Amino acid sequence: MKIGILCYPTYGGSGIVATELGMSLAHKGYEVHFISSALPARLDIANPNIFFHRVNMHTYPLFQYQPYDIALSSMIYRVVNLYKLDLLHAHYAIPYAYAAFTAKQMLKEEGKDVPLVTTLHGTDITLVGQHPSYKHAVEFSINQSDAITSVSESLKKDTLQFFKITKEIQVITNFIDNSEFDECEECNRNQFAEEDEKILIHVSNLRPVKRVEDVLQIFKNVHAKVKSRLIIIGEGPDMEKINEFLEEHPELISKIRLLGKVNDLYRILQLSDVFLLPSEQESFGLAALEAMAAHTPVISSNAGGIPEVNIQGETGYLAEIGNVEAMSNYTIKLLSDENLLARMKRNAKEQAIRFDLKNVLPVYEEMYKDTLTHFKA
Ligand code: GMT
Repeated sequence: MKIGILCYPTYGGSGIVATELGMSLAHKGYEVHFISSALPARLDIANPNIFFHRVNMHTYPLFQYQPYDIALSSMIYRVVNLYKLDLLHAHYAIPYAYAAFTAKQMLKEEGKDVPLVTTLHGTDITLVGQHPSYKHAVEFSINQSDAITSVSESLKKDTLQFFKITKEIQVITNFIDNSEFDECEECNRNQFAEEDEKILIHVSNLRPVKRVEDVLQIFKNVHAKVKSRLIIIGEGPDMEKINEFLEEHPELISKIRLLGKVNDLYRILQLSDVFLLPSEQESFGLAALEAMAAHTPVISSNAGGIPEVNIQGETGYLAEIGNVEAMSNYTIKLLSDENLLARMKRNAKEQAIRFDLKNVLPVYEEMYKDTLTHFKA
């Protein structure tokens, strides 16, 4: 089967899921064509089954804004025609599902068609997708898809609540390849903390929904009780909030490490003791699952789909969004009890194994086959 994957190339969760899915399919013999504005961050193009098509943007003095969606639909149309793709898979409704629908219409004019699968990831539904500038187009392109998947039950519920959806939505959760987390020989905690210090970690694209100010406040509270350090991985608009916090708390500067975007994320997760995810919204929480795969328990909010991944009292603890006090107390409790920490580290890994790629990839494959069968019927 030849599949076209349309996704964001950046460090966001949808791009990561799309890339990992495409690479796993290519590994199994599918021909996978990535169509994006840049090479997706984690894409390894060494596999001969993987193709990458950059969306060509042509600038013109008349354009106040570059029409990316038009260039994207043109590229989808061209790739389907050139490589005879069997199926398109759009990750994130805006603009991918919309542009794919336009490409399909162009193909139909020539008596051709190709089924479109749209995977809803999160803020395409819960935040930006609801803005009046986008809402009708999002609803339209979801309903025009031949199959729709959502990454959690919570996101499915939100989609049905916020939009008039006329088709079935199948939940196919985020997944993790646990084989990439085998014994880490290069994991050297001393690089980041003293022997008697615990390591707290937060990984995100530092947008307001991630509530990085809560991460900092939790660390401040925890550090007052437990010898510890905080690692923050990622870049984004709320970086300034971190700088402001450090200016107000110079005594914590040496305890907080800002690593920006890193390539060896898994290695750093593996030497951490607790992952903080106090998000305002989180359709699933792929970052939490990655932490769990590295044996790291999670202290989180109970936003969106997080409770489907982080289980209260088993893989970590959850509190209401913004309840920094509760999240701090849970972290202190966990880090002060070696037996509890060891148990939760084991539980976190067991939970990650439930979401292993081996279990989720066949569900995607089955969904592709069903979509093709219904499409041809
Ligand atoms: O909305 C975002 O934060 C970006 C988005 C993405 O598409 O890059 O992330 C979402 O998709 C991930 C992968 O499916 C989920 O694990 C994240 O929970 C989700 N983020 C939010 O809902 C905030």
